[in-house]
Amino acid sequence: MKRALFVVGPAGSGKTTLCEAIQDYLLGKNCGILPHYVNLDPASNIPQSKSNNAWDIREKWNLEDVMRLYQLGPNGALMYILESFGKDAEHLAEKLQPWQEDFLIVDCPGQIEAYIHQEGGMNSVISTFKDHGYDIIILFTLDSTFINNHRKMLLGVLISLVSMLHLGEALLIVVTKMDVVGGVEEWDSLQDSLQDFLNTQEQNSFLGKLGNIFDKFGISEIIPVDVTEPESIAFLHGRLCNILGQDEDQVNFNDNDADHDEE
Ligand SMILES: Nc1nc2c(ncn2[C@@H]2O[C@H](COP(=O)(O)OP(=O)(O)OP(=O)(O)O)[C@@H](O)[C@H]2O)c(=O)[nH]1
Ligand SMILES: [Mg+2]
Repeated sequence: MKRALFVVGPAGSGKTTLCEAIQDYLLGKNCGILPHYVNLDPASNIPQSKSNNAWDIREKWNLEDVMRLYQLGPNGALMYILESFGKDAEHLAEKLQPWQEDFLIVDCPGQIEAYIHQEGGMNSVISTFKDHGYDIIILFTLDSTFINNHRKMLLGVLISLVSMLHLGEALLIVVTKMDVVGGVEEWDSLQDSLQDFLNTQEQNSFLGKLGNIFDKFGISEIIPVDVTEPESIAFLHGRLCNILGQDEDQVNFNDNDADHDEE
């Protein structure tokens, strides 16, 4: 069974840290098949040689070279690389070939343009994965420090909804860095406070109408995560398993043969 977890979200929202935490958690479970890390961020500063890396966009594109060659700034060069990569479905298919049985954890860039309007970039990459039979889950990360600033949090949730529209795939919002705001135990009160804020807005005001949208989309579906707490990663993992419609043991890859049977 082919599965890929895409971790997307604004710059600095904790995507790479979350990818590493999920990978470490699964590796710690000593499963039969390893969860593999895929780096799609050309500007990443993590070592390319990191163990359990499946592949890295920097193998083919160097950000500085693209900047120099096309006289682009770092953001323009990054968008150029993503677009080239997304459109090169054949290259991507070749990259996916060795990982037919594996769980890929895909760390994505922090340029929000890639998720809200760029055509032929992330949306093409995700389509190619789906064309190759992958079950996809997208996590959209929002920094916990947004929560205390209600307007910022609402903006973050709105961007996540626009990303969902653009990427053509449902996504799960994960609030990262919960350790900074006192741990996941604080989530209920932070969420109540956000809801109180929305409830006190005039129904016909912009924020009042936004509140109705959030009611429809169910802000209770947002998952708070504290990477410093293994139970928190275990909880997130459980949710991913539910979404994939599998019990945790299957997604833990303990039953290698079962996966082969299903292929
Ligand atoms: N306290 C705390 N800091 C975190 C956590 N996750 C990330 N950080 C810090 O936040 C900063 C950004 O984290 P990254 O994981 O690199 O975020 P990112 O979304 O991958 O960033 P870009 O790839 O640049 O978009 C780093 O300084 C991390 O150490 C967390 O769960 N708790
Ligand atoms: Mg990163």
